[in-house]
Amino acid sequence: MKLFAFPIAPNPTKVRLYLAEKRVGGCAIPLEEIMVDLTKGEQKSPEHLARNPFGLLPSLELDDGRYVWESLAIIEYLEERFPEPSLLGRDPETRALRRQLERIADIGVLISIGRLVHTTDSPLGLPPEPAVADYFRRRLAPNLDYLESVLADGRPLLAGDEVTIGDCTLAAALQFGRFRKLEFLADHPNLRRWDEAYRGREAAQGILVL
Ligand SMILES: N[C@@H](CCC(=O)N[C@@H](CS)C(=O)NCC(=O)O)C(=O)O
Repeated sequence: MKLFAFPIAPNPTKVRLYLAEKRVGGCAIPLEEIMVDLTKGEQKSPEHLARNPFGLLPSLELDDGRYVWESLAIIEYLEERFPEPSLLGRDPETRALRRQLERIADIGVLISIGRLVHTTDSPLGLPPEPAVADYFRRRLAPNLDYLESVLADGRPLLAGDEVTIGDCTLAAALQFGRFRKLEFLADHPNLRRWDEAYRGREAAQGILVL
């Protein structure tokens, strides 16, 4: 398999953190990582459009030549093929609750930060859109507040003691904010504690570079 990705870009980073957590947990998923340079527009080349019709990253090339190109679909596919160590949990209720946390980290936080960055100081050169930035700043707030409340019992990771896919998504999102010097955690001490601890994890080394 081949994973097409790019450093710091949050959606590929979320998958790369997932792979690193699996590796540190004892499961080295056999896969080659290939970088597609977003800053040069390589994601819109005919070559990459064949890997993802929307010209986005990440994209996973399967051994049979087909592509899976939504970050969560990639993670869930790999999790089904390589179930141990589980980053989702073993019973249906645990899996549902961990997916729920991941959806909040993705839809509520990663997408909001991504849109905020791209409408204020886009590394892809997109034009500023202050009204859209305001909308996503407002949308981000209750999601961070919710995750702050989840961490209020002192748990080290989003779902408790075990690392789960939501941790990977949240860490990728916050790094993208730091990339543009956006600080979101001033009023969220539990999230700051989580963030510092997550950045110190073995799996984060070399992937969270900011
Ligand atoms: N929903 C998709 C989003 C993919 C996405 O937006 N990827 C960004 C990088 S984080 C991208 O490739 N952007 C390039 C562009 O917009 O041209 C996923 O979860 O994989």
